[in-house]
Amino acid sequence: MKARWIGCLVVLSYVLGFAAVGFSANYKPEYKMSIVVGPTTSWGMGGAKFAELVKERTNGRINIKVYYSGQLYAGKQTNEFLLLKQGVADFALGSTINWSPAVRELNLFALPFFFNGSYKALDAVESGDVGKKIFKILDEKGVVAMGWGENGFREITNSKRSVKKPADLNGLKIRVVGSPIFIDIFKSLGANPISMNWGEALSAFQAGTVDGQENPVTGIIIPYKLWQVNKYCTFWNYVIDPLILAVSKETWNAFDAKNQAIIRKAALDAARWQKKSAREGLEGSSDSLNILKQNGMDVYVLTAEDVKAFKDKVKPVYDRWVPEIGADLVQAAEKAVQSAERKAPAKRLPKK
Ligand code: X2X
Repeated sequence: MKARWIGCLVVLSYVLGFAAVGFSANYKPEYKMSIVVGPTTSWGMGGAKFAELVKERTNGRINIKVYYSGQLYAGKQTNEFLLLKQGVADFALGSTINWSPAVRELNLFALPFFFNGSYKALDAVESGDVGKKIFKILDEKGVVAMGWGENGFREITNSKRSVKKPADLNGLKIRVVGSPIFIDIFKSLGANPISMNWGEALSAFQAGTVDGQENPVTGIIIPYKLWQVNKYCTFWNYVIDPLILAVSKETWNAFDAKNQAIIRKAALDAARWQKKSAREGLEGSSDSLNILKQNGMDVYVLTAEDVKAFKDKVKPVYDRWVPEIGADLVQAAEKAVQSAERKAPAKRLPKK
């Protein structure tokens, strides 16, 4: 009896051992994850968190290396989605702005003043039918989206003057991401938009070849210490920059169901953690406005009336981009925004 048991165990361990070897042989030694910014941002830390959770929960079987500051792409940051689609990057925590030239529906988040600076409205859109539809569109393009992170509402900085009304932007050279809707927005406001990668933008600010830029305060302006190059900051919450944690379909399909479940859960946990830290601020303080002031910045917060003047000016952007994004999708998002705002009036721009 005992001998039979031992025999069974020997056979079983042989089979399991063989299976394990066959199994592990399917893993790549390293999975690549693309991130456009550096490791000190909450965006970068979100990528590290995801890699860490996956490693821990698969006992080191799935090893994801995060490539920061756009190391995986030679060329434009707006090509990141293609990297993912082609499997050059296995994973990415990517900005909807960078992916929008490849997925036109993602321009929804760049419609100026659409979300009114309201996290509630944004969350309603992301977690509702519109968010699901967007994930489905990505899936059809060969990318499996797993969770929503966040870079943040984008504010504008420059080295020349305080921006309080559209005319203050006249002729200012503003660096923007190479995504066409941003060119349209800044042209409609009378500025001179210049598109370039984030990596190149930093040296352009130092050289003074551009006057300003727009990015989230906690997400980018503070970690990159932009007060060193731009004295003026205007809080206008004009667009939101959600991040999406996603995996190339090719990579995804090579994992078995058990690993897929682990990866999906890790993505949700990491994305939730990253979004929370982006909203709270990395210093453990939500008072990003004071951090800018303490570092010598002149900060102006638009009033509701100021916002109206900017909103009127960008009307042509809606005329051109709503059909491009899809009128139905924009309308569905509008409904979600309105209903979220009825339930909980938006926490507006911070007080001066
Ligand atoms: O390039 C930018 O401005 C950045 C870092 O915010 C994005 O990648 C969208």
